[in-house]
Amino acid sequence: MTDVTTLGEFIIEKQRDFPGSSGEFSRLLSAIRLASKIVSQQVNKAGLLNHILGSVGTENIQGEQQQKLDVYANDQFIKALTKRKVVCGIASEENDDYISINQEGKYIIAMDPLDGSSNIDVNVSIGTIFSIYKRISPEGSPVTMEDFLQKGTEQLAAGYIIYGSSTMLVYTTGNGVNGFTYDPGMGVFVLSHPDMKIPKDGTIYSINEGNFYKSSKGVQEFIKYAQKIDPDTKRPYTGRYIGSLVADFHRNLIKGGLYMYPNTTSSPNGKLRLLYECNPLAYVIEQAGGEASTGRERIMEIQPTSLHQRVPYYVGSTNMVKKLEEFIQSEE
Ligand code: P6P
Repeated sequence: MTDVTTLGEFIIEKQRDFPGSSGEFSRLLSAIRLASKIVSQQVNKAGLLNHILGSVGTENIQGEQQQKLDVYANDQFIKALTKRKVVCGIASEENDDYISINQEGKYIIAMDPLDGSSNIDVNVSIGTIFSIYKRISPEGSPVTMEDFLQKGTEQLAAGYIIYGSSTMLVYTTGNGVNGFTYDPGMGVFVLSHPDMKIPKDGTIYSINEGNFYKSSKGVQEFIKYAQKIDPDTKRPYTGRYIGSLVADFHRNLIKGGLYMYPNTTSSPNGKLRLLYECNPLAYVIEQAGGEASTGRERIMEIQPTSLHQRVPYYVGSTNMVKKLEEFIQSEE
């Protein structure tokens, strides 16, 4: 194991990508690394630690029951990021408003500390999603809403941690995507998936087909297209939907595929949140050679208007995203 590259070494090696950051950015990534290890430990014991399982009886702004592990993960990431004194503010799915941290901090974070948490009690993979921006407001002043409402194109870094059969941290700083697998024995993340690329074509589509009749004609037509028998285009595609965004996204990143969460009659803007789910994964997928779209526009070009705004979300293999856009735009 002496020939491996640890995440710590990788962060230091890549520090030169951030001239003038004098190590703050590396310290920020190290905070995420530390919190990931702590959360991973608890997630892997979730089935045993009844004091963690179940909900705390409160609801987050989404009106979703907050699972204890949600709250625990949120606390751990906030603590680790606060301690490093490099972050001026945090927007989290679990908090109605943004959290002001250290006025001297240069960076802001948008995060979903534990996405897919409804799967905790049934032992399905879940994940953390994070996005890092440089603040707009002057250092030394209080963080402002404007710092958080930046387009996805302004992200400095983004990534996710998947707590699955193994725990992996996958992230980009704009120079490709690298995946690190946690070795609990050594207590380190090691580089296991260097320079990850998503195939331009895929044969997996991920959508909750229970929403079929609540979705637009264009989405319905794409699903029917995916199910048609046509060996020349490797159809029918395979339907794979775990109900945990990070798990579906990660599988499609590796194998090729398309994740879809459309706007529906019951969720007219879709379900997924732009700031801390759609934009960070859009950055990762674009850096891996894929695309992320609302069906009509590039996700990372959207000008955010609120912390928890939702958008229709289609992300994955370029040619699958483009085919879906054809169906959606032809319904106009
Ligand atoms: P549905 C989990 O709540 C989540 O945000 C994503 O992780 C997941 O892909 C999606 O919602 C599942 O939503 O409506 O299909 O249960």
